[in-house]
Amino acid sequence: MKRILYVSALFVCTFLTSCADKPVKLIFETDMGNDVDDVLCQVLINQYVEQGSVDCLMMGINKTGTAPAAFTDLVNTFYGHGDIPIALARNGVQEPDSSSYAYIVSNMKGENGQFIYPRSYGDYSSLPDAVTMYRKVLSGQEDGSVVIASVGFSTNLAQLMETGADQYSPLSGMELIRKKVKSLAVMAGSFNGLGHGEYNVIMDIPAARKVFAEWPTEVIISPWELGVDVLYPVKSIQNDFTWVKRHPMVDAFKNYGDSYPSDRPSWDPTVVLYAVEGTKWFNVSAPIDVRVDDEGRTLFTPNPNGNRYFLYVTPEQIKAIEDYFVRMATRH
Ligand SMILES: [Ca+2]
Repeated sequence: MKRILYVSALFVCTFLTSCADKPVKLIFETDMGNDVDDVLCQVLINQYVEQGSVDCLMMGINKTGTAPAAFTDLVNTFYGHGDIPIALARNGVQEPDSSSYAYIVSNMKGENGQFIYPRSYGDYSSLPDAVTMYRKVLSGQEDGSVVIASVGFSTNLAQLMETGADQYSPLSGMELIRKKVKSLAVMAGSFNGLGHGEYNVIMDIPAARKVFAEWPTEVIISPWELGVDVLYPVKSIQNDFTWVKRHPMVDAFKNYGDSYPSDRPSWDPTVVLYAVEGTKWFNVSAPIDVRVDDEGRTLFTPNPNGNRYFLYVTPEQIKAIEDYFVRMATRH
């Protein structure tokens, strides 16, 4: 599903982000229903919330259709966190719902005709507009406190940047982000020199280009070539969830196209891991500038004064992250 992109050399730096003692104020931005690794993201976030290490302020869906929101809702509800606000993109990327695991799992019904997975919201088409919710949520937070983990298209983020004052804040979108957001962690792009556009970028090139060029805080990128090597083992899906009759991540994996049963890359969960735990599991590049070309390829150049970075990992770090994802996902 996800595709590669462009290249160059790696630069090591000692960029440090510490894991705060108080809960990370997290916003999750997702194209739920495309690749199944978004589900592991959501499971991780719910586990972090359960641990008290994350306060999830909202989840923004950056594709059209109601199934992504329904699935997101049922996972939060499964973990007892159905009160997490969910918001929808307006004029977002349009993709068919009906073949996605989000549609299939959110429509599963038992013999009694009831949904197998309860949910907390009703009419998903009337969920709040994501950009409006961003403004409402950000305006109520401490300055410099919010971390955004974006693992889909940049649609909502780019639209937020273009907003003006409203009932929630006299600040423009850019001013509000600069004031309230600590950092933006994204799964987008590739820097391995293979010359292909990565999926999250090519699906909304103008939005990705705007975020990489103009987003007013630091941006940390988990590129395609990192996540493709971090596998979630299918044997865990098959063996580690027997403590519950049905688990939405298991049903999602089993209904993700023809890929089951196989291990799945973890492009997106590495972003959540970084957003919550910082550099503990990763190496971080020297500062760069990122340019998105007309075909959606991401090109970077070193810039000592820049505030974009990409993550990279050693084989030992990959193994450690894989083991940690399994431990976190299977906690109960
Ligand atoms: Ca995704």
